Amino acid sequence: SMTTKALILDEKDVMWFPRHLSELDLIANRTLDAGADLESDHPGFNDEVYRARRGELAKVAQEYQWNEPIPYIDYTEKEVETWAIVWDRMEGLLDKHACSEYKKSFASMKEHCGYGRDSIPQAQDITDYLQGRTGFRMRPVAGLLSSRDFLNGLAFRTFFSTQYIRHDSMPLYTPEPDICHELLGHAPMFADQDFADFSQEIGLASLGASDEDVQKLAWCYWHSVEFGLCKEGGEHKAYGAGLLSSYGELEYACADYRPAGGTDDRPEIKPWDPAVASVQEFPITTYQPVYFLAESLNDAKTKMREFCENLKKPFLSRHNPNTNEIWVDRPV
Ligand code: HBI
Ligand code: FE
Repeated sequence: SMTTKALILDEKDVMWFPRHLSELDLIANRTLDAGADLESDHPGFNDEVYRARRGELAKVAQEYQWNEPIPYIDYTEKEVETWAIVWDRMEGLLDKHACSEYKKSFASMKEHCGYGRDSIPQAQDITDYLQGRTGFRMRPVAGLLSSRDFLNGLAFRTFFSTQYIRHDSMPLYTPEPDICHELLGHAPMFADQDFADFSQEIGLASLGASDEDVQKLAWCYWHSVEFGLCKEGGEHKAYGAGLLSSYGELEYACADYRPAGGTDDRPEIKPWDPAVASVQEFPITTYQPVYFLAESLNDAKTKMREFCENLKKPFLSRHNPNTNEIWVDRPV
């Protein structure tokens, strides 16, 4: 019958996806670039020492296996200096514009997992911290992954995280995720239960999803996990990592900021709605023209879950945190 045929077709259409945490080893090395091949306009392009260091850290990520402790990186004085410059610029601003969940975790991480201006926190210490709170973990990655591979990790409450730092010639700029973005922007948010669940929701929906739906999920991710705002009192606070790790854009998105020259160039704020966010285009090299504002992190999660439940998928998936396996409701 038609129904049977549709089911069989659906079954064949489901592409491979990781079913156990160990299988993230298979996708971690499918980086879009080699992780250390810099573009000619990268600030570190002409710096041989920097390029060699990037190669070294890419190797650490490539050799990492899921059941090992994450190797400690012995950061150089220069690297720690860059970290301190970013830290000093961000700390006061985060106090003003970060959401309360972020500030709570950030304060706690200073006490419990090595957060501070004078040394770069280590991914394993952050994982130990997050495991005791929300069960999230960091996992080293050499560079950018495809949206599908990157989001699949979130289904396992796993965040693919780079370990290199931006080039010291431009401490407030990076053309790609780096340790400042991962640790100042993302990591503290994963200590919040609602945010952790929210992120995993996107991850579970991405498992075996169509390319079209993966793009929708990636765009939702962009407008929330990277650039999301939430209400707090009468104010707009940041929970997105792209804002929490960017000195200029955090002010631009949250403060009553007016650019010099008197033009009234303010971003548009739309209410958080995954159906809208999933098709909202965005620039990747300039400040965002549109931000999405959630009522709260819990509201962000509830609406995301609703959206994911309505995506057309031929099976349901859940993550079992005790076995680190994905359970599906029928054979795929
Ligand atoms: N890969 N390593 C890595 N880090 C990211 O933050 C990242 C990625 N791939 C895609 C991506 N982010 C997002 O832009 C969405 O496509 C999910
Ligand atoms: Fe990011």
